[in-house]
Amino acid sequence: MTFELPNLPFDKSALEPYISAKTLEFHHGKHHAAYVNNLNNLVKDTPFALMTLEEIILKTANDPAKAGIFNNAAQVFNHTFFWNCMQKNGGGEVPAEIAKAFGGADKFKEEFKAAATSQFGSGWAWLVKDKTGALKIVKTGNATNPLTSDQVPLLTVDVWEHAYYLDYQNRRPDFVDAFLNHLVNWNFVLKAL
Ligand code: MN3
Repeated sequence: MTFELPNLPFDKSALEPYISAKTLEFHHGKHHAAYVNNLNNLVKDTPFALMTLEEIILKTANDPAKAGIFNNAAQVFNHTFFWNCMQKNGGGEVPAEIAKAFGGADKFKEEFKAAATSQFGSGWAWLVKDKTGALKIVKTGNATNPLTSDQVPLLTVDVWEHAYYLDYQNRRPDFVDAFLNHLVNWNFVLKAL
């Protein structure tokens, strides 16, 4: 199996002014593409070449000898998931089921933003469903994602600097606000709920 870079689910300029076409050109066309290419090179002629992305992530997590494969596989998964979490004219009202789990829409946004802005260095903030069905907000460093903690990802935002630096420079909180208020594709999030 060869992994492929999926097309963005929207036009490159569809998320402006919140995420510029320039950012997506680099983020999707260079960063995401590089993770796909690296993964294909690393798994070539190994048993991993026959596995799904999710299988590779679960089998290589926490194995220092397989860190390169894990990092690239997880980043391919994370970025594809992130693109699906956004749409033109997104944001808007937080779905009632989610708002309720956090004591209100504002509390949900506050908690999600706190996770995204307090992630030290590169990483991701997530809304997840755990084994008991409870909704939780978590943050992960670098390529790590909730699959390895037996959690179902529902929503994510990329807080690596490459995700926002061209548009927001060091203002990560402003990027996260724009994501929550103008970009989230709640229909996608609700599919896995
Ligand atoms: Mn990224």
